[in-house]
Amino acid sequence: MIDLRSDTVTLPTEAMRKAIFTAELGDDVYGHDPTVNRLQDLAAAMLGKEAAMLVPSGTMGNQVAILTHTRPGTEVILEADSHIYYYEAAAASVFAGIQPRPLPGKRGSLPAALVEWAIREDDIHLPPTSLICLENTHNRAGGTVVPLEDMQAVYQVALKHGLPVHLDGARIFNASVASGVPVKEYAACTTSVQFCLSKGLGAPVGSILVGTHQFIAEARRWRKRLGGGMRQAGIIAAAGLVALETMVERLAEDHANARLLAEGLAAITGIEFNPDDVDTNIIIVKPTTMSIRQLGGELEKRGILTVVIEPDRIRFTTNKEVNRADIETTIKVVKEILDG
Ligand code: TLP
Repeated sequence: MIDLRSDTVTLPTEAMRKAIFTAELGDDVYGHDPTVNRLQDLAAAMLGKEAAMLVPSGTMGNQVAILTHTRPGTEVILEADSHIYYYEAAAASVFAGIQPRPLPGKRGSLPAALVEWAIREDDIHLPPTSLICLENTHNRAGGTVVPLEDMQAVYQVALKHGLPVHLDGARIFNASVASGVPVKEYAACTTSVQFCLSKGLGAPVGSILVGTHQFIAEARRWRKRLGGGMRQAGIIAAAGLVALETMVERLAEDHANARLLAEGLAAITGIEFNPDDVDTNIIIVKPTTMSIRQLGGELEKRGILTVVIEPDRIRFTTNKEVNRADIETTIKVVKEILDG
């Protein structure tokens, strides 16, 4: 099987498995797991924030951030195709009781002027704006890198209005490797960041939430309320440390494979997409001569897994389980299917 469904399908490396086996452990609900503490310290330092907290998933990291920053009855500005709005089963409405205010982005980037326009006046009819959420790279826009200047512009608006900015940086290391902008610079225009260890970085489980000491102290209470207080979580953190220490630069391989795939697919008639939109490891295409279910089904029959992300769009995500030869095979197979 050539599994291009997601970078979440990546398996832990041998070094991760060894680190898990030998990890020094303690009870993290007491803050006494030395491996978790090492991971959190490293993550905070890498992102240039005061403190960090390990959470089981990216979704929990985002939701804990929203719960910590907001109160019920307030409004959260976010991009209309963002993961928080699209893929988290309305968790922010269910748990935090917020009203989302989805705004259309450009390649996943929210224009600062639009964000400012959407911030609510002080009026009893209106839900007060409590938070702005950004996403980088932007998954549903096609793994696009949101330019640093765009994030800085939104942050200036947020500062002017006294609002926090949360970054869903599930793939912020992909953004950094692709753009050359250090993750710290992206994080500098946010109040909090969530990033995933379990995607392209290859760890089996876990995400990190970073922010100020005070924010993380309150976030720990929310994580506990949600049942995310994990005990000997060093088992997870050990692999996360290997991910942060050794797997970041490798993301460039996924990007190179995605570029190769993009160029190969662009040369096939019956596929609509702009290869210039491919910044990192995600490619979203629209077949024009066949239904999406048909194409996905034909690919699967030939051992290639993809995901349908719209009634008319299919996603290919390169990841460390897929090499250059697999990409060449994928291009050949798509061509065979679409050329009949
Ligand atoms: N994304 C998954 C699916 O949920 C769609 C994927 O296969 O891409 N933020 C972003 C931008 C994400 O892409 C994801 C996962 C998450 C948050 C949530 O992370 P997890 O799966 O750890 O809860």
